Amino acid sequence: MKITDAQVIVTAPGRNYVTLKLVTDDGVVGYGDATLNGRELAVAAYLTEHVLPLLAGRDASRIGDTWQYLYKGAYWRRGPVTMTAISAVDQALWDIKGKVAGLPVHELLGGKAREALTVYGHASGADVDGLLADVARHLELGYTAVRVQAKIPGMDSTYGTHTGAQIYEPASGALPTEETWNTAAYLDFVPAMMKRVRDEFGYGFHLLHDVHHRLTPIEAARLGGALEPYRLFWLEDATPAEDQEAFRLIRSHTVTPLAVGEVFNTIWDCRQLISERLIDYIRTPVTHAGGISHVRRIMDLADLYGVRSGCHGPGDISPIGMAANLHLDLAIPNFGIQEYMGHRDPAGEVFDWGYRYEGGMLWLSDRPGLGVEVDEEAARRYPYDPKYLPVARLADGGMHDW
Ligand code: EZ4
Ligand code: CO
Repeated sequence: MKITDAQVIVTAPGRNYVTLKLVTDDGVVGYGDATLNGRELAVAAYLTEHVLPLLAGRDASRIGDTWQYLYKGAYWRRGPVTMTAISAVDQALWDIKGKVAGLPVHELLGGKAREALTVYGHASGADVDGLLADVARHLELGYTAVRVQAKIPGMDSTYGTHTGAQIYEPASGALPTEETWNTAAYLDFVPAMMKRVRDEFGYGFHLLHDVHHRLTPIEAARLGGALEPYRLFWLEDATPAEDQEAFRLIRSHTVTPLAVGEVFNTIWDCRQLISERLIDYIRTPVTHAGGISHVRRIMDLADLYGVRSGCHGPGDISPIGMAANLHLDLAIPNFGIQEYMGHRDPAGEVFDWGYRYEGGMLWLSDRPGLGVEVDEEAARRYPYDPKYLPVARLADGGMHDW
C-alpha cells in the first residue's frame, strides 16, 4: 500500500484551516489537520516543499517508521511548524490505517476506555453580568465544566472574551490588533469574578480559567491562592510556558490545579513539568505536537506521574484535528477533560466531522479512520484569509507576554 498522491488544502470557511490529503495506490484517502493559527502558510509550504517529496512511494502502513523518518531523520527538529507538519502526516496515516481495517482509530489504539468525553465549554462576557448569562446558557446546554473569562474593567478589550453570536475567534485583522494589559487590574478582578459565579450557580460544576501566559510566577502563585475558595478544576497557562522551572514556584504556594501546554510541540517541552509533578493537566494537542503517535507518548509519560490530559480544542484546530484528538482521548487511561469550542459557520459545508455534543460530552461516530469527510469543492469556495492574533502591550508601550 504505497502513497501515490499528496495534496495540501488551504480553505477558510469561517476561519483558516490547512488540511493534508494523502492517497494510496489502491485509492484510500487519509486526511490530517495542519492548521497553525496565524502561521498557516508556513506549515503549508513546509509540507509542500519539504515533506511531500519524501512521501511519494512510501508504504502508508508504516506510521511509526514514517514518523521517525520525518523527526529523527531530520537535522532540524521540533518547533511548531515542523511538528504540525509531522502531525498532519501522522493523522492522515492513522486515518488510512483505520479505513483499510474498517475500524475507527480509537479501536486501533486499544479501544474505548470510556463511552464519551467530558468537555468544557467557553463562557465569557463584556462584564460579569454578561458572563453569568453565558454560564447559565452553558449549564442549560448540559455542560458540567465551564471556562469563564470576562472583560476586565478599565481595560479596552480582554483576550478570550467573545463579542458576537458566532463562536469566539481570536485571530482578526490583516495585521495584529494591540491590546493594553494591566496586571494589577486583572489580579483584582478575577477572584471577584469567580466569587460572583460561585455565589450565583454554586459548586455543582467544574470551573476553569485561562490566564494566557500573562503573569509572572509569583503573581500566578498569588492568583492561585486567591482562587482556592472557588475550587477551580484548573488554572490554565499561568506563566509563559517555555519556563518549566517557573511552575515549581507556583506549585509551592497553591493547591489550585495547574494546566499548561497548548503551545508545546514535543514531549521535551513538558518532560520536567510532568516528571516533577509540577502540573495536573497537560494540554498538548494532537495537531501541534507530532500527531496521535507523539501525543500518545506524552500521555503515557504523564500517566506515570498522575498527570491527566486536558487537550487544547479551540476553533483553530480543524474538525479533523479535533477528531484525531478525540480518538486518542477515548483510548488513553489518563483522560482528564477535553476543551470544546466547536467551529464557526460555514465550516460544516467543508467538513462533516462525525462527532457530536450531547449532555456535556462529545460522542464519536463509529465511522472508520478518523471519521471526518472533506468536501474539496466546497473548500475551494473559501480562499485563504490572512489573520493575526492580537498582541499585548503595557500602558507604557512595552511588549507584554502572550
Ligand atoms: O488562544 O487557540 O485555551 N484556549 C486558548 C485559545 C487560544 C487560541 C490561539 O490560537 O487559549 O483560545
Ligand atoms: Co488556553
